[in-house]
Amino acid sequence: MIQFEEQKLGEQKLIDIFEQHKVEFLFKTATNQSFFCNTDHHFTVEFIHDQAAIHAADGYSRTTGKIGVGWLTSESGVTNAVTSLGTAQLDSVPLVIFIEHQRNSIDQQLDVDGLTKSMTKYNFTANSINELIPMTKAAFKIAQTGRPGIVVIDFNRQILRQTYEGDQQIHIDQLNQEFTQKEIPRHIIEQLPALIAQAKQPVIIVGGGCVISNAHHALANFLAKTQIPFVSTLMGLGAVNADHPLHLGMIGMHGTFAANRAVHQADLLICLGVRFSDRITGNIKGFSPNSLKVQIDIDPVEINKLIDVEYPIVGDVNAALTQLNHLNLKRTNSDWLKTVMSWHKKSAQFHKAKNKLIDPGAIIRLLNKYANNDAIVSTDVGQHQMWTAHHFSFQKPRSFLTSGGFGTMGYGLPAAIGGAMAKPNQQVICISGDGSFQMNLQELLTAVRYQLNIKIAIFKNGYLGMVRQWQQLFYERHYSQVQISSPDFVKLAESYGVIGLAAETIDQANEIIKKAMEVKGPVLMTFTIEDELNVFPIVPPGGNNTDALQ
Ligand SMILES: Cc1ncc(C[n+]2csc(CCOP(=O)(O)OP(=O)(O)O)c2C)c(N)n1
Ligand SMILES: [Mg+2]
Repeated sequence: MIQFEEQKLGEQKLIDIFEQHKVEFLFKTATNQSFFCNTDHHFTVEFIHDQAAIHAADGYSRTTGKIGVGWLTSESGVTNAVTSLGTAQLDSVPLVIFIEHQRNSIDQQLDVDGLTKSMTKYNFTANSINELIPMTKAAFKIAQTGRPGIVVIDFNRQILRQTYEGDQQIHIDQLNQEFTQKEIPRHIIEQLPALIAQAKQPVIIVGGGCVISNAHHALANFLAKTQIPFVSTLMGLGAVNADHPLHLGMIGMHGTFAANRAVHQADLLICLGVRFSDRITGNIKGFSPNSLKVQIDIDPVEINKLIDVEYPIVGDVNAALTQLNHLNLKRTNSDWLKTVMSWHKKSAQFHKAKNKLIDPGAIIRLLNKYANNDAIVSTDVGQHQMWTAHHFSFQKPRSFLTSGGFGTMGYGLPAAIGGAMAKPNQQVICISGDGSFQMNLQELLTAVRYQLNIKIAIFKNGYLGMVRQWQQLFYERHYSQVQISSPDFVKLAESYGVIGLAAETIDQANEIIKKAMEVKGPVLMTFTIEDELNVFPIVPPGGNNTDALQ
């Protein structure tokens, strides 16, 4: 040990840097034979599958706002994790990923740059420990400055055995000017109070950028001053308490009637950290056609990308709102507020669950209740994800872990594990579908190994439900490969050492959720729900948001 310190062996030097950056966990798989056997450290956490390890780093980062650090070795370890890189990058999650090659010869090595570059913010290749160390320092800065994203550092494991002699000069591309914080354009901010005062029908869109920039206080303050109604994107949920009196609910393909109608009729649209994905806008030409638009986003690439805006502000949402709050913000018109508030805020249901089967919304509300309205919630992708977005009452930012941009099935359990590692005393709930859960269920073992406080709720509809819903509504009910079989999840849980519970009625649901929340540690619950229940509203693909089927 002392010998390493004196010699500053590469691996020890790297650990020093991790400690300086207060890295709590290094997310990796147990199968990776990385160098750490030689060092005295306490922060590696081990998963079964590389994809899950990096999803967990992502879940940790979304929960805390800190950088998630992942470690991948061997060629197949990297290819296994590519989906997780894409998932995190598309949702602007800051991760630093170390990729350690085992092979010596270049022609045997995977082309990591070629494979990952379209899914990262920056790629480094280190040829010596004297490069790896300054690259690591730079990576921590790049991942979190400006729009957060992924930095990959690629190197051969041999360099960890080299002696570190001091930082070598490294080159960083200057095209990445976004790495530096931008000055907020004051002249535009100063025009906004008059715009806000004159607007008759203003609406705010709260996007994921509000969560990422920790804008919740500034945003609450801005809402209190202006009394402008607001809508949330999937990624923006939790930035403001979902029960806030000005909240009209989620906007977009599965948005509420109130949210979509208000945005459609708005004459001023204030867009905060929103990238206007097609799930938000519907048909772009029909999106909020009569509004003047203000867009605040840290990434200049997002401004005027899909939607033309009259007032572009490149900058951090929190910093911009804080500046704006210092100005004189007044509004008097309250007719608009009364009107939008009279519209439905909840997602409508075409039909309630038949017979005695449980309504999915009711399960989510029970989970919320027994977690005392204070949980970190992860989801997979599908109908259960949208029901969660509508029915869980998110109170705080960073309490909703879901794959927005990539829509990655298999994200839920590992992300919940990352969240539970970050907040061991917090209730963490993973809401999953019978299809999605099967994509990373091996990590039940990880939840047991670290005795994490995760309650898993699997919605059993026997279908890849969201795909079935599309086939029903938009392909004349021609069902193709959407019916699925599942293992007996309760027995499966028990075989991993996890408590397994099942409910088929609302009374049983009440009972098992109560019981599960009383246990500290992992519990898996299944809920049998009606097989052909749909998520409503839904905007038909290519339609305007006002064409939603209710
Ligand atoms: C890895 C991956 N493959 C395919 C899809 C497309 N997809 C979106 S939702 C969905 C069905 C999910 O089924 P399930 O997990 O049972 O959720 P449900 O919709 O039934 O609630 C599929 C296949 C995806 N999002 N991710
Ligand atoms: Mg399903």
